Amino acid sequence: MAHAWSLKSRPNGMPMTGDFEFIELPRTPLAEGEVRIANRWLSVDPYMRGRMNDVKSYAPPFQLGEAMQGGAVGEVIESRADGIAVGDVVQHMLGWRDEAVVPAAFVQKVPPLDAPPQAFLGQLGMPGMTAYYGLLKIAEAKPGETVFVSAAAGAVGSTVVQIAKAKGMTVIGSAGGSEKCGWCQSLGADAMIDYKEDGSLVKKLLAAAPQGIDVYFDNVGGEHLDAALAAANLHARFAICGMIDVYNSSRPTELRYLPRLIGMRIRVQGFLVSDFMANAAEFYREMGGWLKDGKLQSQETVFDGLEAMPEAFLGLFSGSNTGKMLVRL
Ligand code: NAP
Ligand code: FER
Repeated sequence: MAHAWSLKSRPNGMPMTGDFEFIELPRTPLAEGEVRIANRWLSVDPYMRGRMNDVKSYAPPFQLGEAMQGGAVGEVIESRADGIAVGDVVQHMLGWRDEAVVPAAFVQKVPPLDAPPQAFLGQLGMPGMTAYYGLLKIAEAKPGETVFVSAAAGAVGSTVVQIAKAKGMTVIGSAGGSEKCGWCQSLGADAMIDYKEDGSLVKKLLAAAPQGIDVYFDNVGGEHLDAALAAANLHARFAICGMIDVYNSSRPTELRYLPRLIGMRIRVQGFLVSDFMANAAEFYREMGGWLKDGKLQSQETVFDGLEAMPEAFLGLFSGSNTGKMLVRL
């Protein structure tokens, strides 16, 4: 038997461990073109919260009682597909389980970069690609500009900090707590805001960026977005990547500084990493170069065992991760 997590009930607000159910999956024989993968690393990501709601969105809702899905890296243990052999290390989207049967078309061998396999779920995978294309293609951040990034000590944010520094930008980050802020500074952030400390975020950002900000990379939404509007320079660009502050909330966001969009001619653009999958080669080339030159650091927060999956997921919303949150099997 294989094992998986399914959604038992749709959360209202912050999910609870009781919303998840551990289920058994029968071990079916492989059809032609399929592979069986022993998952070694499972990803938990904030967007999975959206898939727990029964609403039409860019990713379909998880079905109650069925195994959930998500990024995973594992080892092929049985293959009926040309070009994929037993022992290959692959990434795919049937996570939240220990063993997966996947058609070969939905499986990719991990790219030939000198990095551990779980890096392809973090900085060298979906979150890293989000940072790269969001900063450079959506916000069109340029050397010499000032970039503000929220959730700066997370998987996406810590990569934004480092790409921005590698490209010669000034970086202001925000994160919860002095340890996370210290880590971001060690990555090159020029100034950090501990948003959990008392005081107005607007005041803190204006003090950290007296020259104003040219780019805001939004991972948080809410008050962070309002503070970025308050500090935005003429022709600032906002890459709206995520709004984790509101994923579990139904209260409206108050944006007192929204009218600054007009006078400052601010451009605000949301994006999905999937819009850039066809350009992945460019990402791997440039990230591969920085990796070789020792310009990329990363941290992982690792939970052990499939049982820990809901706890790891919930930890994203209380900030219990520094860098990429992962589950190791
Ligand atoms: P992450 O940043 O590694 O983990 C989430 C972090 O968010 C936590 O560690 C926590 O750090 C912070 N956080 C949680 N609740 C918060 C709140 N109420 N206010 C402020 N900070 C809060 O996660 P990630 O995978 O890198 O994702 C970061 C963002 O990017 C998310 O919004 C996600 O949805 C988005 N994203 C978007 C795309 C896309 O295609 N658009 C793709 C990937 C990710 P602190 O301790 O600092 O609070
Ligand atoms: C994707 C598009 C977006 C995807 C993840 C996201 C796993 C994440 C979005 C978010 O966190 O808001 O294709 O694939």
